[in-house]
Amino acid sequence: MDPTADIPPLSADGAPETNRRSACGAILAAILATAASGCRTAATASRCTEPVTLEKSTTPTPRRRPIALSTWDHGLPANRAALGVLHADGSALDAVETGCRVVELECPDMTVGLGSRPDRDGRVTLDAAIMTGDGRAGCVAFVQGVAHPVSLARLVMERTPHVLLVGAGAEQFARESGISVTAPTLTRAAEAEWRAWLAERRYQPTINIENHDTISMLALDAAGNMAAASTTSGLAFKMHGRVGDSPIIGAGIFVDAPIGGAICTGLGETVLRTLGAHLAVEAMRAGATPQEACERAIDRIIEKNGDPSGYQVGMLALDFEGRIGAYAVQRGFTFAIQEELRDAPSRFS
Ligand code: SD4
Repeated sequence: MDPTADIPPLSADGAPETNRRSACGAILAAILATAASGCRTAATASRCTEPVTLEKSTTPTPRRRPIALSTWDHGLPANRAALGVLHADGSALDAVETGCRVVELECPDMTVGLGSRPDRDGRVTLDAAIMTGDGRAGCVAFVQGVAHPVSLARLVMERTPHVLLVGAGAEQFARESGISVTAPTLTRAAEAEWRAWLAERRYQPTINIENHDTISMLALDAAGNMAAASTTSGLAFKMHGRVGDSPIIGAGIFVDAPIGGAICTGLGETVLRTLGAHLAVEAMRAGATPQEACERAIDRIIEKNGDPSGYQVGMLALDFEGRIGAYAVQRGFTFAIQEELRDAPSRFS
């Protein structure tokens, strides 16, 4: 099947058949996950004491089919949670935050959240961003001890006049917002890998082509609003202080209504040099389909970064008509559309 072929079939009311069976469970799971993990860790004080409410759009546009699109295999649980929000008439913004929080809490690949592999100094430092189609954006980079950087990024967007907070300043803002900032620690598995890496100390900032799993998400809600988010620990054993593309607007994520949105995963330096997500959205503005936009952006990334044999970049795009695009430098980039996992086409096999 064409990896970018139409999204899975709809039932009469517009909910995908696969989602109908699990919608109630997914809604409940998403709400419970948000409520439970929020109270334990990253939600604001008011969110902990108030019932979880899902932001609703007031725009009187016709209802349309909600869409969730995410990177890698863990895009599936992220999409399930996001679709739970969207099918309960929640906003795209709530959906991408909720989906990313699922992976921040549990990421077996150790590439998202506090359980991630550390930098070369043994510190887990996290990056995240969130953006809406009307141009609002919030990002955090190089933060430590924050369980849900995506929610902190959303607070930067909603409660500050800024777009990006980094390091100690972002952690201070978290504490001031009622989000707990825990002492640096490593999971047993992450520490074992770090110690094994220390034995060689080979600093080679390339990314394993098959196994690097930032979660980046795009969602379109029933009211026609689009949002994007990304959250990651970046490269394993990176230099202390290194920040990738994920928390940079225009690089890791970009959304612009009424054109569409794009999200990236892969070796951040290559995407930073080209502002990959922005490239794809601007290609759509010039008339490209989301698929053509992803292909053009990936080609440009390859053109600007030289020999592509040592890195991977995966890109996803979504327009306001609900069309999707997916493309990668190398084979092996999986993505989730609704509750279906697909393989993206790639420039090289
Ligand atoms: C980074 N782009 O920090 C991220 C890593 C990534 O899948 O996407 N991994 O460079």
